[in-house]
Amino acid sequence: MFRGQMVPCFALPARLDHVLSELTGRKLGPVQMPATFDDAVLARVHTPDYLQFLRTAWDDWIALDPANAQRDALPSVWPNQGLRRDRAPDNFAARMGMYAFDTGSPLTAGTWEAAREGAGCALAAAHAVAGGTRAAFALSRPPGHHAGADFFGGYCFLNNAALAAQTLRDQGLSRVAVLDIDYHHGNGTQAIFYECPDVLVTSIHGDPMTEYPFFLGHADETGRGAGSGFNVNMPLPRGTGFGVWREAMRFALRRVRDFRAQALVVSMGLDTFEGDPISGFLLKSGDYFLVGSDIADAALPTVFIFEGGYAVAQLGVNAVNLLEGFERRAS
Ligand code: Q9C
Ligand code: ZN
Repeated sequence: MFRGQMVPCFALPARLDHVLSELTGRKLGPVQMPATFDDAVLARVHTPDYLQFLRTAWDDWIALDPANAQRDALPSVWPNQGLRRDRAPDNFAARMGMYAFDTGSPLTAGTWEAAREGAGCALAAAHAVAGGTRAAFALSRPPGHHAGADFFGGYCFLNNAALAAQTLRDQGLSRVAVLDIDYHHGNGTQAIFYECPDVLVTSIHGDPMTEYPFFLGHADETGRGAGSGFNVNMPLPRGTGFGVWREAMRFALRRVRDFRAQALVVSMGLDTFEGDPISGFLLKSGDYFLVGSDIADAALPTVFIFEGGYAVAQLGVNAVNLLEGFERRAS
């Protein structure tokens, strides 16, 4: 829903096809499907009531009217300031509004199954890395970094990066860092770990004064309580090119090193590309090799989680350039 009209979604299935074909063509490593997993692990990051909502949302939507099977479900009412959030109404539209923070992330047939399988990719990648693999890439959609413990938005439903970071913690690592390089601030990941001193969250993104998700992502958000000092935001203006962007990423990586992280989770959005239709940074395809090699210089076991990136035709090359830049430097 954009400017009062239903418009085509930017988060297209073809995005993955391009990355997968480039990945297999350039032979970066074995490609495998994730193992099955128990839904209970999702509750390490998400609330049980939110997971229950997502699990049954499509059936609940169709139960309102069988004709809804042909339409996406969108929120229409939100518990904004002055309204109660402590009681989730029974009404479906009201529950949708409780959990959604924008109108750009419709639920459709298969949303839950896709989000769940995507989370499975992130969990599998984190388990591989916890088990001694130098690096793994979770290639899935929908993306995850805008999803919080109990909310969805920004095309995200389950927070794959947070699930990967929490898995690494649960597998025994004491300090895990997240580096979020998607164009948009990873508000969900920040919120999930905001009071947590064991997961350092760093993010380089478009300034929320002008860029989505607008209501989080400023530099003065540094963590709360026990998590004070463990959140790092580096907002940059629309129009920022690779030189300035790279310095910001290197600063974030120095913070990761100072934190003495034992593993790194990269929220790998490719919407920093100059040709991205909804974003405003100016990275070029060749720059992604250097993004990857800078990340490899952190010398940490690394889980890459696929996030945004909407220049569909160039997305495969950009993603695999980053991974190849990492791989060349890491080996
Ligand atoms: N006119 C991720 O990159 N706003 N999500 C789009 C388009 C939503 C992006 C506005 C952007 C969400 C994972
Ligand atoms: Zn994004």
